[in-house]
Amino acid sequence: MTEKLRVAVIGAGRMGADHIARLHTRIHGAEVAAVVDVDAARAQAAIEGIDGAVALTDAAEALDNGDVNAVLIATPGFLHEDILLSALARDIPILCEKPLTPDAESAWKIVQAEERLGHKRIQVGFMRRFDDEYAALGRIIRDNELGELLMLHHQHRNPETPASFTNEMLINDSVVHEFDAIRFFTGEEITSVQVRLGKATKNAPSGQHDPQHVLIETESGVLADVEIYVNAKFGYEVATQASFEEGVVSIGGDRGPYTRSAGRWGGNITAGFEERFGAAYDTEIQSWVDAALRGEVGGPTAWDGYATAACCEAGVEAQKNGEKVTVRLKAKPALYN
Ligand code: ISE
Repeated sequence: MTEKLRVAVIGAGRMGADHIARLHTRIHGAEVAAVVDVDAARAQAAIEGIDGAVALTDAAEALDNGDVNAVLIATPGFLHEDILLSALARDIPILCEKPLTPDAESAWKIVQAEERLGHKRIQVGFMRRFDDEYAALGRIIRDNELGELLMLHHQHRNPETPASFTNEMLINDSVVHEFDAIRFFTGEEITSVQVRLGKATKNAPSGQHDPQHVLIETESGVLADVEIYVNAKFGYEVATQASFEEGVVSIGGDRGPYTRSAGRWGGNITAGFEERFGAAYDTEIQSWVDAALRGEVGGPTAWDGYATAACCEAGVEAQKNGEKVTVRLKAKPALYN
């Protein structure tokens, strides 16, 4: 492998722009070589001030560019499959924002394509695994520090969603993070998903039922629940409480200075995921770059992308029928053991 990743960033929207800034200013061992966006002006604006980078509107052209030797995919999920297959065919390191693909069938095709390649090239952008508190809770669980983990309670709250954010996206775009987090914490696969729809806020766009309560079970019977509430107004909050045999651990609570002033007390709530998980994204991308330079993958794999896609599929079915829906997974290929 070369000494530096020359990265083509595909998609210069909210997440793509955030990754371009981090690759350009904070990440060692990688540079932005190309930015691709269907909106040529947005691609051009994204490479402003980045010497040697080119702005393009076609992902294939970027992957064929001799100056590019890695790809970061930050387009909406439904566009991932083709880009992933093209990048795998070129055998280059890939960081793919979540979801790997929007459904289990297409995610499985990606797993099979990587298996045929014979080595892992895809890292999926589940950044929470790189958050300090997530990592600390993961260690407490793995070291059995407080006995067996019994239950996980998750709160996932966003200030608001655009009108285009569908009911299914509460699962596919948001709870997909908890599916990965639960698999990460327990080291187990998720076996079933149920979704309960209770009283809804008037602040959700039409067609979206918000909040929702998602109930999840893992192989050994760990129960997890998620309050997914994406038009919560007050700010961005992602927190978890874990119940063990010998104690309870909470992560993701409010942080930062606690101020008393002008007759009020308290602190600030983060506005969005860029602030809440900024440090985790930096660690995630650095881990991808360092591993890629060694010819490895430095985080969640295509298998994790496939397994969470299967959970999402079960979750969307459960949204519709209110039943406990079984998650069906194919056998895990040896490449991911
Ligand atoms: C968004 O796409 C993310 O990945 C955020 O982490 C999540 O909190 C949000 O709900 C999603 O829409």
